[in-house]
Amino acid sequence: MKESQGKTVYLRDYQPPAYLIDETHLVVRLFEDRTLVHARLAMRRNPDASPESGRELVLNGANMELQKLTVDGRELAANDYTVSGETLTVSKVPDKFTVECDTLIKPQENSTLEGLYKSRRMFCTQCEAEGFRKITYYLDRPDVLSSFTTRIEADKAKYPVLLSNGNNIDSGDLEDGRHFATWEDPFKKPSYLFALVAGDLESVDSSFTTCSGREVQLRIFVESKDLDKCDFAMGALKRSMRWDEEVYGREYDLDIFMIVAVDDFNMGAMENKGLNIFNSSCVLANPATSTDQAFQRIESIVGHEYFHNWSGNRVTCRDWFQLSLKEGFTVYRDSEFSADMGSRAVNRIEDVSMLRTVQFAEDAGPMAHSVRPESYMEISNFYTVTIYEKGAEVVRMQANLLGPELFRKGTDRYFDNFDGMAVTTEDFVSTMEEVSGLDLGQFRRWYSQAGTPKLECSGSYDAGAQTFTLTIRQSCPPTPGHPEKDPFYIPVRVGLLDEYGKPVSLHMAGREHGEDIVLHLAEPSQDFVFEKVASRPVPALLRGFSAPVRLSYPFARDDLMLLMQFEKDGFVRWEAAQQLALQVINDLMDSRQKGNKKEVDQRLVTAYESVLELALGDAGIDKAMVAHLLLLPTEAYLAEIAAEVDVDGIHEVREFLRRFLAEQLEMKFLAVYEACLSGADYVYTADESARRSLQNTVLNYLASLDKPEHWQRVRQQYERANNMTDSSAALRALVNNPSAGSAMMRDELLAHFYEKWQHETLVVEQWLLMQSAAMVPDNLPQVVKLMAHPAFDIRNPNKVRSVIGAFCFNNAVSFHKLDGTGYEFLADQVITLNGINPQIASRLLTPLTRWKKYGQERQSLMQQALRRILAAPDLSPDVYEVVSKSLN
Ligand code: B3K
Ligand code: ZN
Repeated sequence: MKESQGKTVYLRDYQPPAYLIDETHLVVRLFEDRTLVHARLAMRRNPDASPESGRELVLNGANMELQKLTVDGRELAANDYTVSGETLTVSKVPDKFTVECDTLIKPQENSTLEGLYKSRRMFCTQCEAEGFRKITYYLDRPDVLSSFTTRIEADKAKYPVLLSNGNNIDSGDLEDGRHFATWEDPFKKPSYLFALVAGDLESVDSSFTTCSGREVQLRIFVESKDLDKCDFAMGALKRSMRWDEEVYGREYDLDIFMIVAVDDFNMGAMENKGLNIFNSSCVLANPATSTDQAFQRIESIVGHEYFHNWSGNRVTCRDWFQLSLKEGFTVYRDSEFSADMGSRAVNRIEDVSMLRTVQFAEDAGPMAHSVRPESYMEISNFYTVTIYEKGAEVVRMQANLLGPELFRKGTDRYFDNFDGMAVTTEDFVSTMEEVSGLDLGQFRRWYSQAGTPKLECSGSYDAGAQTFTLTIRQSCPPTPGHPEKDPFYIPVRVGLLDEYGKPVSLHMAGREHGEDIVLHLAEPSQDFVFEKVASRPVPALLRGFSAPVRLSYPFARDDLMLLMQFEKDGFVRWEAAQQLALQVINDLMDSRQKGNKKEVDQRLVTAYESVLELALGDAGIDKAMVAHLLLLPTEAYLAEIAAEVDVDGIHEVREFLRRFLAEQLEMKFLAVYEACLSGADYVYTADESARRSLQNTVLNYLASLDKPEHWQRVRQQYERANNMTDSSAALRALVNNPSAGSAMMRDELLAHFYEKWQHETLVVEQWLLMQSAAMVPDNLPQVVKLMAHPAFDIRNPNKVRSVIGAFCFNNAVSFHKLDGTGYEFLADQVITLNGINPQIASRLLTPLTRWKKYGQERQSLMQQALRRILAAPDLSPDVYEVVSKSLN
């Protein structure tokens, strides 16, 4: 166990830095076997430092060789400083001084992909959260903001392009075929936003004129083979820049904005000032190689990183406990951007579906933490769906409470007051309070309390008094370290529909409220009385998913059908479809357990039939919404809401129901499929991708039937497709079909697909992923085979996610096989990856940490796998934190 392993950092221990760095001047000399870094730091004592902080200077640094250290030009003798663990301590420094430091690092050996490392033939960096300390000794914390100049020197033939943050102020040739470039970033920034790239890259260039008339150069750098995949991201970048001006009044500040695509990257992308670095899968796309889903993802990630320029870079975080200040806010911003670019309702449904499956599960698991956590061992483990997605929901609730005008006033004031500063989530909330006059006291619990609130609702109609009383009780389950919770302030947007599905105008406490009202739930239990209700209504609850809660209401199935048909709010409508399917799935689970014959409530068939008829009858309907209405709750969601997960039951029942619906409605599915087919050239627009999404949803139903004619349809779609969305959907329909009859066709097309796309890395990743994630029992041997395929590389995170991640996260029946082979497999992979890339290793672990949700047999096998990981030598702090917390 490493010294740093069990160390916990607490929010309550925060101290301002004792010293500040006004200027940072770096010279980075890249060679094949080593990199030499010279850092010159202009430093001074922080006037806000606590008097007890002493005259010592403590810098962070790891994995490097210190070659020389001077203070104000005087080289320090060995006894003037100490290097221990991850710090360098100079025993005494004056109030104002210059530190110069020479270090040697080995990026080519850095497989953690944090700090400076090599991805294929390119040097690149990832500094957030604490990677800068692997480049040089520094005050590597977000509340130390400095101006940077960076001179890069490298071989000119191998690395013709040398990039860093800000503006290029100088460049030229050096001896021995080397050259240099110097970059200056006029905006002060914390070290986590530093970036450097050197490689043989080409660029697609364009420009953008800002609202004040300034011309900004836009450049996307890629390897020459990928030049044909940059146009979409360039368009998305311009749309983001315009949107941030129009919606938030935020203009871009530098004269140049660069994006670089790299193949080896731990996450999606990174918002380094003026020089965003992207995982190539999140920026490169063209219709031949990319699906609609990929286009959508790219647009939202390009937007997300761009929006960070204000929410994150200009106004940054005081410490890493405040991470959601920039991430939650920026996710909220990017989801609104996506909603404005496409279908708002469908975007909301997709976000909610992810939140409810992944974040709710995190909130119920051993790593549960609040949006502003109180402690961590390894900050890399806290880039979570709670910080990001739940954080975004918390910002969304504030935006809704304030309304558009006041929220804009609030964000304007937030950006103006805190520009160039490192602040806290508290600064954000109090700004919202200041501009609105609202009291957000109780609301703040969303930041400090972990766990997903549960709302149990019931309704009672009094025909005599013509009132409908909605009773809502809230509770929140305990989370690690927090057994008791105080009640949350929860905005619940509701409406009522009458028996014909018409909205009822709402009257409460003698006032009329239109057709929609936000109920303010603040107590453990509250009654809301609607007056002048002429007949028993059906409540439409949590419209727009107005708060991140689990809500239950004893809906009758006919009421759910009414909501599916008439409710205007997309989320409520979709949720009604999910609830109806859920009730039917529960019936089937019951029958399965009792050994009874499986009978399907015909009302679900009728409901699906009306949805299909709607798609056939109304040309203007949102087809993506229809596709969502036709999707049964996912296995992951069914597992998340179960008290104890019956892995095999869920899979069997859901597959049974999917096929049953396909059988019952075969002709309708076919009619919709045929109506969706189009010979038109591919364009990525909201309407066209909605059409393809519906087409491929119904194709999936048809392919699940044991009928060669439908498999021929799939083949035809595969062969005729002029885009990746349709060809890969056809292939997936076969891959996910356990029927032996289509196996030959599946194998043939899979081989054809690989043959055709083997030189396109991103397509090969999709090919690997669809096979690993295939929802068929006993898929592990296939996964092991894929790991031996020449396209697999355990050092590349995208490949690891496509093969190992897809299997363990998305293939419950195989991963949870009762013989424990899935768990053993994951433990082996985590142990291997722990030594290569701890961040990736620790992320992969998640499915094992959820052992409490499974039956006794699985529980003990999962714990056994976790204990084996815990006993492995040289466990990284990343893996140690997750394993040890999940075994508690
Ligand atoms: N801020 C980065 C994430 C960094 C993760 C470091 N382990 C990307 C983003 O959220 O935009
Ligand atoms: Zn972000």
